[in-house]
Amino acid sequence: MQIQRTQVAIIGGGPAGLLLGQLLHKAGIEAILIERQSPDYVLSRIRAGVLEQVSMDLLDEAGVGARMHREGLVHGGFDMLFKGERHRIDMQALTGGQQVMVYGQTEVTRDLMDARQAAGLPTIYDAANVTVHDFDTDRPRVRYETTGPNGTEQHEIACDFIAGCDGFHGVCRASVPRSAIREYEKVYPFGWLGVLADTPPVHHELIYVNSPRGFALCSQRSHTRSRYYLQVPLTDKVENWSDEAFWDELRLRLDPAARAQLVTGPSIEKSIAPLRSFVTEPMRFGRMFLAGDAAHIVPPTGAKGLNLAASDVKYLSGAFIEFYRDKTAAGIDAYSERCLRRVWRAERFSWWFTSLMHRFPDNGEIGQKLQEAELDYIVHSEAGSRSVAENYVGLPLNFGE
Ligand code: RFL
Ligand code: PHB
Repeated sequence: MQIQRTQVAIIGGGPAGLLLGQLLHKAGIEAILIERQSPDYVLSRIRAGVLEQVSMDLLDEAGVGARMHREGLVHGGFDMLFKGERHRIDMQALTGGQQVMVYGQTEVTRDLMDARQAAGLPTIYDAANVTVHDFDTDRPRVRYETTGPNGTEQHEIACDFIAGCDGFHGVCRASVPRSAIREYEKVYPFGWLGVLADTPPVHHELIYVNSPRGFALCSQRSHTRSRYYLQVPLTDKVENWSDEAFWDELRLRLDPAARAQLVTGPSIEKSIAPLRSFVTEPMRFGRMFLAGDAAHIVPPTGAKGLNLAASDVKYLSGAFIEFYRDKTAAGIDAYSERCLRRVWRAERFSWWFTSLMHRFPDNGEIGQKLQEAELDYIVHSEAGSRSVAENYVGLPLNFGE
């Protein structure tokens, strides 16, 4: 058994773990990051595309924002399409100038991985059987296995804190005794079929579509790469969706102008993701803290998942910095409550936006009519539009305080 010692053991090398590592490094706090997959695997996951201002600021603070500012696309609004017509939500005008950044999660992850490597920070990829121990004491430990020339090697890390950034299927949340944790969950009766294609986007901003055939989303990664999603039944299999069938169905959900603009091409990625609302309370268990998807999941309709992971990490890095520099546990003690307040607001928005835009099998035609009436209200009422806009760009970190 090889034993190492560090201040913070970070489990998970997705955006939450990597960003936390970078912010701690900037503050002179030692951390070892343990990821169960390979770097290539981590980079192959196509996920989020939209960053709020809070997330952009944090990437700047971590010193990894340069490429995002060069290559990301700044958007000041998006379209809502229903009853065959498109209406623009002018986020910028409605929120006093706020905008979002369209920059893929893959790129955020790549920038963070490059910075971590350049700084020579300790990172273990392909770690097997990661387990967390004694987080209810002052001396937590993490164990994992690697495969070396002589077979399986056992490792242990002794640390002050464990940061559980290991996503929805991670080991950290699963290691908490059931009596110490409360979980709230809603699973939606459909999924999103996503396609990435090297074709110019159909529109310069995003289009969120409510159609009687189901939800669709036209997003993008650059001026030459598009990302589209279709609401599909959970029983659908991705292998049964040819590229042609995808483009045909997308066309049927668009308005005539968008249909005419749509450029199709071979998909470079295609997958089906289930939709879920999920929150864990609390987010701290002694000396182990959960951050990002490890603690909560939102349906992707409001583009909030990655942004929530970033704001958790902002609070957590601040709490660790206060602990080591100012010798106070105040930030650590407040962590769970501060995060959860923001988490529940984003959960509410994502659930509401999902409910407004998708076809629900049990709601029938009246469900469609009621959604159209609500959309009609939102796009024609300044109060309605502003409510959507201010949630979409992201509420300020100190909202309501
Ligand atoms: P991740 O990215 O899942 O990373 C967790 C990492 O932990 C590793 N891991 C372990 N490592 C060690 N030991 C173990 N036992 C481990 N178990 C797991 C995993 O391999 C992984 O590398 O979580 P993180 O860092 O919290 O980041 C969260 C985001 O990835 C997620 O919230 C977003 O992708 C959600 N999301 C979106 N968020 C947005 O803000 N804007 C969007 O536009 C947006 N669109 C989306 C999305 C998610 C989607 N899918 C597929 C779920 C669109 C989609 C389709
Ligand atoms: C994406 O581009 O992947 C994306 C954009 C907006 C969303 C969800 C996903 O609401």
